[in-house]
Amino acid sequence: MESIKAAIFDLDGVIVDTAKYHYLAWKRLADELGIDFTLEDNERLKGVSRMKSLEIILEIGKQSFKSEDKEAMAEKKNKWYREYIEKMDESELLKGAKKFIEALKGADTKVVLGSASKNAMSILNKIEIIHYFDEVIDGTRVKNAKPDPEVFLLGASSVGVKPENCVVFEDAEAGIEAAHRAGMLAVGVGESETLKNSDFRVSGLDEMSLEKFNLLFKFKESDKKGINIGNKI
Ligand code: B16
Ligand code: MG
Repeated sequence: MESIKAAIFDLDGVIVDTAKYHYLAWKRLADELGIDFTLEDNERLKGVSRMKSLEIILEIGKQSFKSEDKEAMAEKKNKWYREYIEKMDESELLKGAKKFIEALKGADTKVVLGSASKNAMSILNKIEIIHYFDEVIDGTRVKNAKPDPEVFLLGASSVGVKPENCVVFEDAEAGIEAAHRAGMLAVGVGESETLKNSDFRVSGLDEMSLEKFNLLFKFKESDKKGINIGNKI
């Protein structure tokens, strides 16, 4: 029987809700450009890299710029975003995240971060959970964004665990696909319809426990397909 040796967590949408700060900063840029950028549009940016996010916004506004200009815009957005996250603290941890991560550490499971964000280190520091992580793989360490599996494969190898012994917790479709392409089990976190490709689903980490975590490899292939394990096991 396989056993789970590492848990790999996405950051935004799983441990903390930074999407609201990304939205405020992108909205400020969109307003400057005269682009109508809504909260609904913001859903499309979840889990997506900074430059790709900008390209989606420009596509919404039917605008195009040369790459130096886009670099400057992304830089400007990031400056505003960093001003917003500057004020973050422990109270912004999503419900159940710290408790579950603590339980995994107590059980000797490797805990790894696998995020697209280049600001992941500062956020983990601000919310005071950095010390639980054996490895942090963020946007500064990978070349290929999710759905490419690079971030998760690097996460597994950096703690010396085989992909088949890892479980990924993700809130975005691209992240679920990246986990599967890495050969890992994927637990979708959130209510979103886009999580239907995950092997299991919970609405938040408050629905996870060490007991449930250890049961994940015991499910038959046919029993998975995005089942909600929040109240099932
Ligand atoms: P940054 P995740 C992602 O974080 C966010 O979901 C996404 O909206 C953002 O564009 C991306 O990080 C890059 O963030 O601008 O801070 O480098 O979900 O992969 O933890
Ligand atoms: Mg995410």
